[in-house]
Amino acid sequence: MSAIEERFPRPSVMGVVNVTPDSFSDGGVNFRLGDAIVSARRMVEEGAAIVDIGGESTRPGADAVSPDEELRRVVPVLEELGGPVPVSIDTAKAEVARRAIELGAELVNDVTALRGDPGLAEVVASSGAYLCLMHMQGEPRTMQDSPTYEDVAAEVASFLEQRLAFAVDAGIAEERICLDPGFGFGKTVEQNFELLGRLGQIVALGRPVLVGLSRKRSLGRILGDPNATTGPLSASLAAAVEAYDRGAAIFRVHDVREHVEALTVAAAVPR
Ligand code: 7PJ
Repeated sequence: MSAIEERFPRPSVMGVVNVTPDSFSDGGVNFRLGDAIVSARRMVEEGAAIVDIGGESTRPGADAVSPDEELRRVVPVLEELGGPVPVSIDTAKAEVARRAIELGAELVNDVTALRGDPGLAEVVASSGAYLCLMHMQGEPRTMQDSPTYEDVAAEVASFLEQRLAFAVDAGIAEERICLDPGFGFGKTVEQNFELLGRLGQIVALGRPVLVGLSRKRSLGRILGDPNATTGPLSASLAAAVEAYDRGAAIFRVHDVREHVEALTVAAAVPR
């Protein structure tokens, strides 16, 4: 098993595959299953290094999902994809991560940074899977109510440093871990942009940095719609390139081809 920076050289793209009812407007389980599989395969053809499969929405205001429901959503997708398509499991639940790893998942994307399920650290430690630790202030249902920081970049960096130490203490090799500032997770528009500008402070922690800026509502809001719940592709690409310039390594995105193209151009510029 190689270090995460070797497996995902900068820039690497992670495609987002949601298997959640609120991400699909109509159709039954089979439609959603088929749709998830087709889009995962297409993302890899378009240059994604990995696809992130998620069965629980963590968007602002979203409710939690039971382990059984989450397994019911993601297991059929993993069973179908496992092998030729490199997959990541977007979960905070030990049971879901264990089953996903059995089915071939190589990375666990935990938006709670090992604060959600006390069993998750052991599942990751014993499996050799890669791990993403993400910053979030509060919890998805209420995190956008009134996020407060004195110094957002310093506080996010300090949090990630502590969670990294916790993960390493739990037996997870540091070389398997990447860090994510968690854009949109308990942060105002201004706080998100401040954090993006000072991403170097997170990169300075010495681990690869994963960013999720794709279609985030802060992008729509900076464009002038105070009630935007999403942001356009053009804005997502600009944000990704800004993050790349500040040292981000892995980009969690919905539009794989366009991000691969934009980041290939950014990476061709000598620095
Ligand atoms: C992120 C995520 C992110 C990581 C979501 C959305 C909301 N996982 N899951 N980082 N965002 N690691 O995609 O708009 O930013 S769900």
